[in-house]
Amino acid sequence: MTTAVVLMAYGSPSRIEDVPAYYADIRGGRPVKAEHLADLVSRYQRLGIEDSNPLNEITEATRSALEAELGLPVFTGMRHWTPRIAEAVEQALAAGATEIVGLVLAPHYSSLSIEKYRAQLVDAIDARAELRFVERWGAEPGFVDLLAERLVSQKHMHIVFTAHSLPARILDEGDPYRDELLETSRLVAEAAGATEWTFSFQSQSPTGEPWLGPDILEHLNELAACDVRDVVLCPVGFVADHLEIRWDLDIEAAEKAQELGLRLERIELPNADPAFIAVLAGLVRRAVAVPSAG
Ligand code: FEC
Repeated sequence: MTTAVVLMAYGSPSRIEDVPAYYADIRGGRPVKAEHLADLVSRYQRLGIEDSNPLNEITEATRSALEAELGLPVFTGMRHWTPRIAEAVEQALAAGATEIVGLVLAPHYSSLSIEKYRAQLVDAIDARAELRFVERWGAEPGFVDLLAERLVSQKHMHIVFTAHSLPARILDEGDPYRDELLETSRLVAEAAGATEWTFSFQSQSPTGEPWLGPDILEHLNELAACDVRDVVLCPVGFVADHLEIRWDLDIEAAEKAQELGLRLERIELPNADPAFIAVLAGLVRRAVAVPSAG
């Protein structure tokens, strides 16, 4: 077997002028309202993303560090931008891969998240190599310890674990996403020795249907009403600094906290930290070690 890794991430527009095409890709053919597009463009602009984008740079740093750690070729495939998942697969096959490990830079399973990455990957491989897919890794001890270490010095504060919201209908469909997020939160709080914590969603999209809550802004209101004063955010559902962190938390939530008189901090995300790369490498090694079904 010749093994290669396809490391998958959400993807982010490379430049401001790419935002309309990027948003259209996220919407998957459904219409984009002009005011929503204008709002998204202005969020990227206000973050200073004109010609380069931190998420794509962090993903590249993660890819190259993982490749060095594993001694295996690792190719980046983005779900909503370039290089696409299909391009990564073609690169892996051109490099002679007969076995591809699919790993998503998102820890928790949902039919609306991980399953969508898997579908693109399976389509692209088109039975030309064996697939080993890492479906979830939110309870991975190394990941839990890494987050807990970043929280230890703030464990006296009220911890709010956060993750991207999804349409609330997933719960009726038995999707494990919310349960997996709560389990990671519990494990991290326990490992950090923290007792005062809650969970909230963030970054819901204006799609016109109900999304999972509470949303972080509403949750900060609730905390302030309960006389909580010091809050630290631990975004368990994300691993890198991107729009949802730098805008939704560092700007929107920070402004809300200021208005409410709350002290608000957040932990550093794993990004391309060597300890995180070691966690990812462990997931790949384990996936390869499992005997194949055929
Ligand atoms: O930094 C960046 O440029 C990209 C940041 C980014 C990440 C991310 C992660 C997740 N999303 C998830 C679900 C949805 C669903 C919709 C949706 C919409 C958007 C829009 C932008 C966006 N998401 Fe995202 N997401 C990021 C960015 N996301 C931009 C569209 C405009 C907006 O909402 O303001 C709704 C799709 C629809 O319209 O039908 C659903 C989930 C994650 C976490 C897992 C993962 O990373 O894959 C789940 C990062």
